[in-house]
Amino acid sequence: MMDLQNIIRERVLVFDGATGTNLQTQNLTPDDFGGEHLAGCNEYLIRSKPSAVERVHSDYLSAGADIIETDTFGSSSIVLAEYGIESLAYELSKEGAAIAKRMAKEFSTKEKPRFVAGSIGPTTKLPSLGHITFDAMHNSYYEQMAGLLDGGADLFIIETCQDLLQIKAALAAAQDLFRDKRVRIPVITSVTIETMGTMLMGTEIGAALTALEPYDIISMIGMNCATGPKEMEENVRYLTQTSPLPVFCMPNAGLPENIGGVAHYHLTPEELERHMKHFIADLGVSVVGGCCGTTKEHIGRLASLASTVSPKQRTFEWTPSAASIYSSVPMHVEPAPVIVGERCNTNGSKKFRELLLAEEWDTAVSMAKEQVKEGAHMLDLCVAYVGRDEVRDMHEVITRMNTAVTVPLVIDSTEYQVIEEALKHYAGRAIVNSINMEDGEERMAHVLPLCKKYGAAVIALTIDEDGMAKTREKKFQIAERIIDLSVNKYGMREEDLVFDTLTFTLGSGDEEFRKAGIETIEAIRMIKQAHPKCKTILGVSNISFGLNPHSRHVLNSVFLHYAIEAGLDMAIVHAAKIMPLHKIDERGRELAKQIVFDERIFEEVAVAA
Ligand code: THG
Repeated sequence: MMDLQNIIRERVLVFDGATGTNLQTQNLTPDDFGGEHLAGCNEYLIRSKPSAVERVHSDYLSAGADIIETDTFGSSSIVLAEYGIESLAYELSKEGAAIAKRMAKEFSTKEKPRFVAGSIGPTTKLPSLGHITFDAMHNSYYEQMAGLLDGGADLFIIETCQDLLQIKAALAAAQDLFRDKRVRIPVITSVTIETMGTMLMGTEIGAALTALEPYDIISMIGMNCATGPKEMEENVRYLTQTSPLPVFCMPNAGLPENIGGVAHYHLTPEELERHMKHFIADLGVSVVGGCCGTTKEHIGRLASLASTVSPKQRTFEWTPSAASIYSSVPMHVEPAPVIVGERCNTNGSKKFRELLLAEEWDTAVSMAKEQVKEGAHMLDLCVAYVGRDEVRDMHEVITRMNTAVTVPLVIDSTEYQVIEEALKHYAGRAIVNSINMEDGEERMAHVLPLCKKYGAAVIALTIDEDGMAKTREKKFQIAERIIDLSVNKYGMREEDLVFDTLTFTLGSGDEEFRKAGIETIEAIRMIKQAHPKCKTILGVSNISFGLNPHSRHVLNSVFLHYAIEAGLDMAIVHAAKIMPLHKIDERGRELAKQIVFDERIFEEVAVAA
């Protein structure tokens, strides 16, 4: 195959138009579909009336489409099960791709090669609502994609997506398929933004981009269906200004109008052309096509447009972020820090621990919501409790928090099985807490492939075989070792890594740990200087274990202040209890500063406080 990725860089490519709209004009009878029980199953036409499918393809190829979509939008077992023909998923997918490939070959010339995109629809189930498990969805997609690949698809388009978790299941299937077959074809991922401005599950375009951008199998990202181009404009603009990946757009022929229960689409080919010209020339969209209601006339217009206009050279501003299913939150904010609420932690909150033990899941979720109200930008979540099944507890909590919590989650567990359970049920982009080098590479070898697979970021603690590093040099040296392995061996990027330079408590007054605060702060400075793309985080409350509550708040706040000055990006704190320095009385501030910097004027303060 000619390198599609290179062609995309050179010129605008045009997808075909609506499959259903075209089939409707062919006035097919139930017999054409293979009987009443299959009427409306467009995918079965691949077998019952392939000439109808060929006709769709030849219409769009004649109109000038560079890429045609297979008639396999619903050829997964999940969808075919509604017609009782789920066992045909692989075969129909393969035959669908083969028909399209034959037609594409017929129309291909050296100057104008034609390509086949294996169409992969959203199915009829939403995993974020618990309609189906991640694994069942993954397996169904895997089978559909295997058929498409074996039938000759040149690329995949995971399209009309409603739920980020559905997309993640499809991407995991594609990753596994490419690994098993030792091939790799381009993958377009295209979400559907409803008229109200989000995906069906409530996902903003920014959250979708944050969750999908880390997947290196995605070649292009975009939008299709639900509305016409006019309604898409703001979100398309967002993608073209933000996305590191090329941008795709395939609108309907306008907003559908419901006439007697049938959708009618009114946007003319000229109007579609005008909008898409703007998207290409002014915004930088590089692949276009038509969704519901578009015809060969629409595609003819786009094809002639593509030969006269080239995409605007985009510049984009990408901010490494985490995301909930709803919205995206940067991993650095001004003023710093990103506040990570600490209370949904069985080790860090008696209340949360008791709710977990009583299995009061909804009240546990309400503690998450409370922290968001208090100003947390993200939430740390830890459900570990000796003697309980942590995987099951994580399942109970994460499936609820996935849709109930608006801010991104930080998955805090030492067990990789628990981490995977969380990532499989989390639609947004999580941060995994954490990896370290206590047992050398072992923990990284388990956790980093999961972060890669699900697109998560990860917190790395400066601990190695000798234990928790105490000096700035040792903390820095461990960080460098982790960066080297994470990037060069496990395919992570520096911006996916968040370093925690850890501190022992200063509250014990223990001689050995007097320098702990300074060393932690200076290690942050060293890491940020050498690796500005990496982020840094601290569990701030650790510093003050052993002190009385008031002293803890003061010491935590002062320590946080100086850590931020050194370049700290994120802080795990009790959001409601962090005070700005000016709110702390002069004496408390001075005392705390002397403890943090080991200035030793108040020899006994730590203990006395
Ligand atoms: N680094 C990273 N992750 C972390 C930590 C870290 N996760 C856990 C912990 N440290 C950060 N979280 C907390 C949570 C609560 C407290 C301290 C750290 C805490 N809780 C009070 C107590 O125990 O006295 C409140 C108890 C209650 O409400 O019952 O101090 O360093 N990456």
